[in-house]
Amino acid sequence: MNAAAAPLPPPTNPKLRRLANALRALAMDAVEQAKSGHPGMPMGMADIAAVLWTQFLRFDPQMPDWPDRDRFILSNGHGSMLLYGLLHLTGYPDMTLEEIRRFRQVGSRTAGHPERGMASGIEVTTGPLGQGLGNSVGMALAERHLAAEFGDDLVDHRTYVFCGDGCLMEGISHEAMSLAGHLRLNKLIVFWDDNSISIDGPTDLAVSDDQIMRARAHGWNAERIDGMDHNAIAAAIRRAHSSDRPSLIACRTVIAYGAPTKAGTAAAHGNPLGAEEIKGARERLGWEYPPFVIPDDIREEWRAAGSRGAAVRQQWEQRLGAAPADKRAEFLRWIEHLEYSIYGLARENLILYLRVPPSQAQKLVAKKSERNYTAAKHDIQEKSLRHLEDAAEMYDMLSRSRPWATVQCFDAHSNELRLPEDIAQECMQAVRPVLDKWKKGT
Ligand SMILES: Cc1ncc(C[n+]2csc(CCOP(=O)(O)OP(=O)(O)O)c2C)c(N)n1
Ligand SMILES: [Mg+2]
Repeated sequence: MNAAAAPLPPPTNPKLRRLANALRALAMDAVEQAKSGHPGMPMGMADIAAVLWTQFLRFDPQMPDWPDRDRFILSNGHGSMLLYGLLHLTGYPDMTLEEIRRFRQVGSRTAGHPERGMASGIEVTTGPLGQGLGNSVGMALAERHLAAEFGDDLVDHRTYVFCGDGCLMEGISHEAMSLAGHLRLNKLIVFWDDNSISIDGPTDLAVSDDQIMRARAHGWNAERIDGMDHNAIAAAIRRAHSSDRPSLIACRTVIAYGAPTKAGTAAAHGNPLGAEEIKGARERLGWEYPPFVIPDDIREEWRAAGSRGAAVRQQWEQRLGAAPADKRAEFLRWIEHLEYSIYGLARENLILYLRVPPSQAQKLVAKKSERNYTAAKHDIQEKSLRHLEDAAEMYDMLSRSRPWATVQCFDAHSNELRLPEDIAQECMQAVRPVLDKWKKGT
């Protein structure tokens, strides 16, 4: 047996290690089945994810878009299976085991890199290294701005980020971290997967920055911990919570932790581990279950973590309900803008038809079509039609993932709470005749 395959040291918290091993197993198995993907990062950061998601992160899978949820951003998006595993195990309804099995397949929600809008719980599209980190600074800034505008009662959440060596190498991380430090965005907490390995081999092939000193120079609080030690992870998060600056937690990890020969090597960065290696990893991790099988006790633990946030969310809704009507309406208007402005045209159309009364919607569509006819450009007409269809499709996806859209419809036009599906249905009914007419080309 070679040295790398020596037994693993005992975990600081055996229960958390088992929760983390569920994430490791799903990542190994999904990548293996897809014959492509990145098993190394999820296996290295699984313990950090287990501590954060079961003990700290405020989220509610039943209401994924609840505005005051904590944000979790996977900037090292190549490790997407870590996020998909977390969403699946904590009970996000649209991240089924079937979706995990369909990792990286056309039409699945489980793209190679996370894409916002494809599954609830994906806050930001990531993959280009550094991008998530950049976005997270904007999100942490938005949180502070909203809190200043509407008060901590309505806005008081944290932004947690996972990033890799590659994210910190990217230029955007320098600009973004500089701004976060300058603005003292102390509710921004970044976990750096400090594994000394990147796509081509050891990181010292390409970078010599002292990232801790660099973060401090940006005005951050920064420290290094053992990213496999559950107590150290939790303690660092607590320190970050009381910091008056953004925090970088350098987590010493081992890429593909558990794999007998590939752990700690670039071979585990972006390739399936292979059957032998997976078998060895299962043995070393003490994970005796077949591929894609999660034992009931582990599933229950994860589900319990997923239910923690419902009460917090409900309390928040009560506070929102108790706020003066004009403040509430203004808050919802802002949130809608912030949440949805990044979704693109299809999403804008959706909002339009959710918010416009059916009669007006029909007029609007008719007007659009009139304009199209006047322009006599068939392609424009087609394009508009596609946008509407996109909107319908997007709506369907949203309603399946039960977005935080219920309250969003509050200020629509009747000043009463109505279900978005009802409103959308009315609108679609109203516009369908026009759509049909277009389709027939009359
Ligand atoms: C901007 C950008 N450049 C290059 C890539 C290609 N790429 C994907 S992962 C990766 C290496 C990332 O290394 P690290 O962050 O250390 O990830 P780890 O190997 O530790 O999982 C590279 C170069 C990318 N995704 N984005
Ligand atoms: Mg790395």
